[in-house]
Amino acid sequence: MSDKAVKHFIGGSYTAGTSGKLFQDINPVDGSVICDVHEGLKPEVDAAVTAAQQALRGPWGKMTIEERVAILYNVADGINARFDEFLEAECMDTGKPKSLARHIDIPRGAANFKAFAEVIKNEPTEAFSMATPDGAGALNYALRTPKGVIAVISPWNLPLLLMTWKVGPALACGNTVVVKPSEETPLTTSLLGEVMNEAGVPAGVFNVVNGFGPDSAGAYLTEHPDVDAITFTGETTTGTAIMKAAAVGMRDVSMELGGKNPAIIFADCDMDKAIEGVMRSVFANCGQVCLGTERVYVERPIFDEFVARLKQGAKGLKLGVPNDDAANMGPLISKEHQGKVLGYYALAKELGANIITGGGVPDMDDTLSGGAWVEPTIWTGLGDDSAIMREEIFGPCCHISPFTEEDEVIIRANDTVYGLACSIWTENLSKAHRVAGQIESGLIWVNSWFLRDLRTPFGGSKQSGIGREGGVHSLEFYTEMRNICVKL
Ligand code: NAD
Ligand code: 6OD
Repeated sequence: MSDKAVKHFIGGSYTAGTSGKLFQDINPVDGSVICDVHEGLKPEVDAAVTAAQQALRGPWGKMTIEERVAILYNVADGINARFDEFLEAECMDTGKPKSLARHIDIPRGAANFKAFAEVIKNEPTEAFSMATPDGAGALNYALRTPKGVIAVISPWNLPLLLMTWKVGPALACGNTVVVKPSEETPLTTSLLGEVMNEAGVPAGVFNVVNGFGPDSAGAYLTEHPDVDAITFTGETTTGTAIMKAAAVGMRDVSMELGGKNPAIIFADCDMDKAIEGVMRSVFANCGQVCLGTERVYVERPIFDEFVARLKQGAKGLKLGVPNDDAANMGPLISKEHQGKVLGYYALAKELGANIITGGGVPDMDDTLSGGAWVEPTIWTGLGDDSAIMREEIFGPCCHISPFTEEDEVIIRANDTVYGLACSIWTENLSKAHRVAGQIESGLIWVNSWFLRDLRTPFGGSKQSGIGREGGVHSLEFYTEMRNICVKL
């Protein structure tokens, strides 16, 4: 068994565990093996949950909010102090351009600890005085208490950002966590263990078990009876399986799931801004952003111009390796995901879509032939009922359809089982507010996309999720209120 294999992080120490099983972490740029990873099974999950329970009863559970906040600031500073290591690890695992991760993934990894430290520090509590029959009165006040051991199950598309988006508030609220990162991207979560120790986070507060979902660490963790709540980001089908596991023992869940997000482009938009925004929302992170746009609706008078300009933008994208600062896009996460996305590319062709650009595998340097590369792709001509318009593809592609009426486009944008995000592009503020209020999504951007303030509610409608996180909404999930009534 290789000593260099990524280990679990349990009770403040790295451990190989006892499963004796390893899996490979693959670089999506060229298919090479980055390293082996120890797979955790039931014994590793049991050990991590026990460590998390003990830490709750230990110093972490006894700390004041101010002490916890100071430690979370250390964690944020620790990520920033090792910024380049995180950047290197994240880009190796995902293949994404360093220019992207340098501005989004790693800074947000640090910000997630600072932001929720601030939220918990400033959160008021409620108190009510009441009359009692004897005229003495009573005082009620509410205490916000940690939920306990939180299971954090995270995906591969923004590994550090999305994992810390859960771990930050969970720890700020005084919980302890067991994280199961995606099997595709274990590196930055593993590195965070070192930062936690350096920051003074007590052993057992932050635990990591690596592995897969079914019959592996993910399923064992979500089924564990001593896990008090589960927070999950990933596919809707996986979320369904996790909710079933959570039903046993009546554990609370927070679900951030898939999307099939529309962008609505009105003829009175600022075309330059709309093109720039839709380019990002379709192609950033190689289209692997849950909030990304896959359905674009453009008002008829500007349809041809918009299609031509988006095509020009897509053709101008440079695909390249993480170190290539001129690259706009890396590969998809894996050969398996490449197969799925190329399956949709083939289906679009079969269904008779007009392929405006892309639709295949790009010509890359021979050294990258084992990578998961796909072309940025734009289609037109399909009906709203086609699978291309209904199913989440999670690749660098979109379909553009024309529309005529405002009411019509609202109905069409909402005609999906998902409801995560939408962007609306118009210079008419009244129209923007009117349309935004009728879109069945958790997040609606006007003349922007992925503009984030961590105090705002984040989450999806319909099959895109359950619950909201962000700001005080995270406190709602990661704490439980207790009311204390004192007779005066
Ligand atoms: P996924 O559902 O395949 O996997 C997510 C995590 O769940 C991984 O760690 C995986 O190992 C684990 N898992 C799988 N089966 C499990 C099981 N039965 N029990 C416990 N854990 C299990 O998702 P992915 O492919 O990693 O990520 C892409 C998906 O995530 C897309 O659908 C995307 O839209 C969604 N996503 C949503 C948001 C959001 O905020 N709504 C954010 C990012 C990604
Ligand atoms: O910005 C965030 O907090 C967040 N949860 C983003 C999710 C992106 C999905 O891929």
